[in-house]
Amino acid sequence: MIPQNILLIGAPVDSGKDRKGCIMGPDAYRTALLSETLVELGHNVSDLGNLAPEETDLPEHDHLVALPQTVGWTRTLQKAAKDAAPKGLPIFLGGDHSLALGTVTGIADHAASVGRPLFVLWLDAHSDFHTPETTTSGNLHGTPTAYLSGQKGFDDFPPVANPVPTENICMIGLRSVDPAEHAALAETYVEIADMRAIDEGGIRAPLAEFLTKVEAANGLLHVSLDVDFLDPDIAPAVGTTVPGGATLREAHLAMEMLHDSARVTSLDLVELNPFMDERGKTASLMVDLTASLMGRRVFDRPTRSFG
Ligand code: B3U
Ligand code: MN
Ligand code: MN
Repeated sequence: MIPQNILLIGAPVDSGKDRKGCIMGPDAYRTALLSETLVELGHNVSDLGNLAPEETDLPEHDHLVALPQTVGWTRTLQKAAKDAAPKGLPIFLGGDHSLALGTVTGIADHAASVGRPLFVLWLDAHSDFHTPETTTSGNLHGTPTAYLSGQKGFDDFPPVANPVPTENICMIGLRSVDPAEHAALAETYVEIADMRAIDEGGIRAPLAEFLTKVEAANGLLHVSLDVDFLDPDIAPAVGTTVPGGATLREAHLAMEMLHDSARVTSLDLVELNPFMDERGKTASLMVDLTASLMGRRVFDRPTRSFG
């Protein structure tokens, strides 16, 4: 295991949807001993504390929930991600998924500055491919993959200097995609493994294929892990539960493969709502999955296991 400099960045973003509670996410990860767990694995860990959103003078929007605050968070997190990436492996402790509007675009600016392509792995029940024009809920946590890939309709947000090409995006775990997202995704090259694909062929094949592509391009890899990727029986601490998610073993295998690929350069942990948890079990599971991604295992494999 190669020790990494891990930067924990608290992003208590709670503006991406109506239901409150993700504001407590960063402290739940700390309480579940994320930092200590990563130190025990041999990493250097710095906890940079929690960020706060920039002030904006945008007015509230009739349909979009808390638009000014989410734009403020996007500005803050873009800068924080761009600053952190050259110093180590940032882990963004969410916060709801609207934080990825900032984290991924900031990481994309960093990738461009070092001349490497950025790839994004989206582990989620949802595709989050709405634009402010197509979202029916008005919840901006349903929009980051459209924004970071440079889709139109985000005029109130900072312009995306380095959009991630859709062929560099892989979504695994999908089981709730709205009609407008479905139609928009059909026009892209986003790689999708929905739950049916996982039921039929397992999680290993689509992930291995994607990791091979990242490796061939010598890419950086950002992983965005939404709690609702997991089945709600094992991960109940999330606002909108969607039944039929990834099992404990599927999720750990994905994390172990990601570790073996040695490609992951940044990570979001999002949508944890500690208010809905059962004795901390979801927070602890997210810490365990992060540990698998950062090298915890029972036995080492002699060769990379994703090929
Ligand atoms: N696609 C729906 C539901 C949703 C997206 N992300 C989450 N829920 N967590 C929407 O509101 O955009
Ligand atoms: Mn999401
Ligand atoms: Mn989701």
